[in-house]
Amino acid sequence: MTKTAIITGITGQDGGYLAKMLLEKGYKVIGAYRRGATDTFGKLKEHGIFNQIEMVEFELLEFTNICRAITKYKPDEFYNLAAQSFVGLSFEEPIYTTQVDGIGVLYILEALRQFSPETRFYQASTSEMFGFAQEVPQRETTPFYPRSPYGIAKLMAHWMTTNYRESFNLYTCSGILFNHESPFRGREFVTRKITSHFAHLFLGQIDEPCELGNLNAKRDWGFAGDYVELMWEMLQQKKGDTYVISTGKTYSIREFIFEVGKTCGWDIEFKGESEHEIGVDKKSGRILVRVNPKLYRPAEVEQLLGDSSKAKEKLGWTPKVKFAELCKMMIDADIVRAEQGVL
Ligand code: NAP
Ligand code: G4F
Repeated sequence: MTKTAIITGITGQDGGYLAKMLLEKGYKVIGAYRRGATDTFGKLKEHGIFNQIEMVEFELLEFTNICRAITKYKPDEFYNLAAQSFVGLSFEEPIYTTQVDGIGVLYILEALRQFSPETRFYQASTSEMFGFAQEVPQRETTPFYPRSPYGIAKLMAHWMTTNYRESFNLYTCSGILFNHESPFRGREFVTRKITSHFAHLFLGQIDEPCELGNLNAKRDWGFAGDYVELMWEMLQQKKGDTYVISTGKTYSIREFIFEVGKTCGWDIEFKGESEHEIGVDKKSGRILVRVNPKLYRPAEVEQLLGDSSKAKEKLGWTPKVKFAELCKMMIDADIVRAEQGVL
């Protein structure tokens, strides 16, 4: 029998990859989106799947609307990918972020409990919950120490997800995913900010260096297309659980810049310190990166590194795309877009 899945955050990076994968598995996919003044379906159209998804209006802050969607479809699986997902913005909009990323998830859980307790639920949790990491590498048992309103709101949602499993016997899963990127990453995030800027620099469409904040931060970066498979796997087990999903390797922002620069034919070296630091192409002397201290965060997560042993053992997880391949995939895609004038 055809299974039905609701995906919230369908217009985001992960929403597109997950929808594509579920459609390939024969699912009926319901895309939960919020109405905007402008078209937000660009990623789904680029994936070539927009016409295969049934869309339903969905706003995380509107409990009645969540109840209607769940009552109407009573889905086999519900993937909650919707969130105010930008850590930097969460310092400027802490209340909104907490309402959407924390309370919004509680609305969904409560609606499932009331109207569709058989539905299997996936919550998009995050390595940001580890924040000021209390252990290296981070695993399911590592104590949490979030460093942003975003991380704190997501931690509330994580515990609610766990609590509804333990209290009401719902099948719920929390996927603690480390950073995952792709050519569909939002341009506000550092990887895509760099690749989109470098594509324009490479083609000579702009001259100004890319302004960035803290270059020391290190992240465990994987490929979004790999990670959505694990979201699905988590919902196919005997019971719900929490899993860390990561590559087990960590790289600094500088290393990301250097790797992306290689595809553009640049050999980038870094000169100067703190707010005076610049990234320069050794051969031409061209300045490609400049630090702007206005982009520093009030509290920073300096390093994330995950241990996915549990997912490996129970879900058979091994990441396919490696760091260098991911960097190349992202810059190549942005150069093509910039050439076509669609970046
Ligand atoms: P994304 O590209 O920023 O997408 C976020 C999605 O949430 C968009 O579809 C957005 O819709 C929707 N949304 C935001 N606020 C909403 C609201 N109030 N009501 C309904 N929908 C709303 O995020 P992503 O990278 O795909 O990540 C997916 C999920 O995984 C997020 O929950 C994120 O916090 C979490 N996560 C991501 C990573 C990562 O590295 N990517 C790692 C760990 C966890 P609009 O298009 O209308 O804005
Ligand atoms: O790319 P970022 O904005 O991602 P961040 O903060 O790690 O959050 C992402 O990953 C989380 C998983 O750990 C998700 F839960 C979350 O939704 C999101 O997808 O920043 C990465 C690092 C930070 O340390 C930041 O300070 O890059 C540093 N950075 C330096 N310059 C910058 C910039 N980040 C951004 N966005 N823009 C800059 O100019």
